[in-house]
This record gives sequence, structure tokens and C-alpha cells, in this order.
Amino acid sequence: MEITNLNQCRICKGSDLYKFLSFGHIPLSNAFLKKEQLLVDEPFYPLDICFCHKCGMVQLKQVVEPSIMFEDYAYFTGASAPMHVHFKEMASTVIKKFDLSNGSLVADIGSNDGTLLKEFKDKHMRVLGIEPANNIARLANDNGIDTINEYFGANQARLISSLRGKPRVITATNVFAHINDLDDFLNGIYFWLDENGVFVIEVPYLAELIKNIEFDTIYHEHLSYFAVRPLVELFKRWGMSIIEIEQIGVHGGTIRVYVVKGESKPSPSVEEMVRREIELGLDKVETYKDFAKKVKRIRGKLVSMLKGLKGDGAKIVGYGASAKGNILLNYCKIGTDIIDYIADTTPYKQGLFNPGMHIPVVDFYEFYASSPDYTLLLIWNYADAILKKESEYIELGGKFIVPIPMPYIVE
Ligand code: JHZ
Repeated sequence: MEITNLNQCRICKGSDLYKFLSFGHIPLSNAFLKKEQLLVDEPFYPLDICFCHKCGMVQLKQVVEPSIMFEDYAYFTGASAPMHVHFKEMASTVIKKFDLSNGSLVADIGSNDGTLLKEFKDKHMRVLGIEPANNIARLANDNGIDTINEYFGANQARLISSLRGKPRVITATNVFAHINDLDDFLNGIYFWLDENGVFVIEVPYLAELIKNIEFDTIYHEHLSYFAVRPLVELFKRWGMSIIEIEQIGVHGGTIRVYVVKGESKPSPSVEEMVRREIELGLDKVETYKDFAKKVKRIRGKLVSMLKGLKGDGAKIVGYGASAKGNILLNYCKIGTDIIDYIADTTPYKQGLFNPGMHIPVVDFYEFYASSPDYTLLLIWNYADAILKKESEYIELGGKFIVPIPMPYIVE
């Protein structure tokens, strides 16, 4: 079965799920195509997002079979320079906060190309990655980061634990939202984690998604959209406690959550975050109905802006062939009639075509050589860094269009 429908909330198992936004049928956000695949029927899947009336959890209605999305993967963490800086900071913070001695075992689930583990390894930790994508696990191993090419769950945890021992730290960055069976996953974490260990997750924060109308971060890979409140409940059920949460700027607003085994009092900031979530209305369905209206407004404004510029003869291109960019382009039906190409730093994506709209992905030589009038920033999450990096393009008359939270032009 390629796709199943969720009929129960992933967290509280309640069955009253309210669909507040539908994207219609849309391709998978990382399913880039080879030229010959453009002639073949492309799979499109429904994409709807729901709110659980019982516990407030926000989640997708559809669950696509993970093997279709993750076994050959197009997102390489190392292709985004700001992520190296971010993970360097993360490794230092975790080592210092938990006073890790040299040789401590640090495991990363969904370890991708090993960018995070490399930072721990450079700081004298023993490291182990678990990564389901064959192409990416291979690259990580080639680069000297010990990586097991597997999905993670209760069974794998038992096997890996007997072979490799128990980690002091388990990290899971940008992967917790991708897990369908969170109980099986946490069963594995609880078993594998050392008694005095810490589980550290980084996950995009629902409060930022709602505040900044980051609708393009909603896609089939992201099954859950976490606020703090449901997370507290989830870990409690597994005999674990959140001890601290930090808010981090990456990926449009992320929370870094520190979890330990047993009962521990959370820092006051955790309760404060839950209070602010209620103030923001994250527990009310009206908030999500309002969000859906704003999403439609962004689409209307962006499409009319781009069509107007194109009608005036402007050359327009895309910047960053991100997963979120593919959702934005597909939802707004922005294709090659408007965008000539998308420039991207990932060698794997260059030479391919983006899913659905079939816009060619090129490397940055083309961007610098072709002097486009307007550049649609499909990685608005890196806006500050990119506007700085591309200051010469702007000085020479180039303009960026930043689509989120409401389309505007930077010149
Ligand atoms: P970026 C990823 O989403 C994938 P994406 C994943 N599904 C997830 O959960 C989220 O992150 C959180 C390119 N790039 O980081 C490289 C440039 O071209 O917004 C990548 O192709 N130039 C796991 O894909 C893409 O952008 C640059 O200067 O939406 C990454 O986009 C930079 C910084 C990146 O993530």
C-alpha cells in the first residue's frame, strides 16, 4: 500500500480529526526527476493537514509508505553551509551541558550525510549514525562516519544495542516529524539510551509555522507538527521527561528538546512555552481555519506578483531547490512559464527537474552568468544569510522575491 489514511490521532488516539487545509494532489517534495522520467506518468498524492479536537495535535491525514520517500534521498545536510555552523554549535552545547567525556557514544537517528556526527567526532566522541537512505548512508560511511543503513524502531534498537552498546546521547534532528509510529520509535529510544543518557531532538516548531504562515513546510515527509504540549504528554507516556527546550532559528523556527528517562522537573521555560502556545491559540481550531485563509492570500499575492513581472518581460529564476520550494511551486502552480530554472548547491539535484512543475535544477554558475531580474527565494529560511551572500547581485540591480510570510521584494 503506497498511502494510508490516518483515522486516529498519532498522540492521543482520538478520532476527531478536523481537516483545515488541503493542498489537493501534489508530488512528493523531494521526488526530483530525470529528463527521461518527464515522459512517464508522475505519482501525485493527496496532502491534507488536520487538527485533533481532543489533544490539539496537528498532523497529516495521509501517510505515504516511507520506502517511497526515503530510500534514495535528495536532501543532503552538508549542501547547506549554515547547517555546518548550526551543528557545530549543537555538538559543543550538548558536550558541555552534559559534561561528556572523550569516547562517549553519540548516536544520531536520521543521520543523513553525517554532518552533525562529524562535529561530535571532531570533538573526540565515538559516533554512530542510523540512516535509511541507501545513497546517503553510503556517502556518510565513505566520509568516515560509521553509519548503519536502517530505519530505527524497537527491534533495531535491541539489535544495535547488543552490538554497539548504549549511547550517552541520542540525537534526532529533523526526523521526529517524519515518524509515523512514534510509540515504536520511543520504545526503541527508551531501550537503547543509557540510564544517564539524554535524547535530544530538533523539530520545526508549530508556533513558528502558524505565526509566519510557513505553509510550504507542510508536506508528505512531515507527518507531525509539534507544539510543546503534546510532546510533554508523549514523553510522559514513555516514562521520560522533557527537562529543557531551546528555541533555534534554523528551518524557519525549530525547538531543541532535551529528554531524559524517569521523572524530572522541566525548566520553567517549558511551562512558559506551553502558556504562550495557549495564548497563540494553538489549542483552538479557529487558529487553523484562520491560517488556511492566510495561506490562500499568500498564494493569490505571489501568483499575481510573478505574473505581473513576467508580463512586463522580467527574467525570473528560483534560488534553492528545497523540499518546501517544491510545495510552494506546486501549490501555486508556478512552472516554466514563469521560472526559467532553480539554482541549487546539491550536486545530486543539479541536472534534474523539480517534481510536478518540471523546472530544471542547475548549479550556481548559471545563476551568476545569467543575471536574472528577479530571484524567487525558495529557501526563505536562510534569507538573512543569502541576502548578505548575494549582495553583489542586488547591488548590480538583481531583486529577490521573498514569499513567506507575505510576498515582498528586496532590492
Ligand atoms: P532547506 C529539509 O527541507 C529536508 P528543505 C527535510 N525534509 C526536513 O525535514 C527539513 O529540511 C527541515 C539548497 N541551498 O534547508 C541546498 C542552496 O542552494 O530549506 C538544498 O537543496 N544554497 C529533511 O529541502 C536546499 O537548499 C544555499 O545557500 O526545504 C535546502 O533547503 C543554501 C543554504 C541551501 O530544506
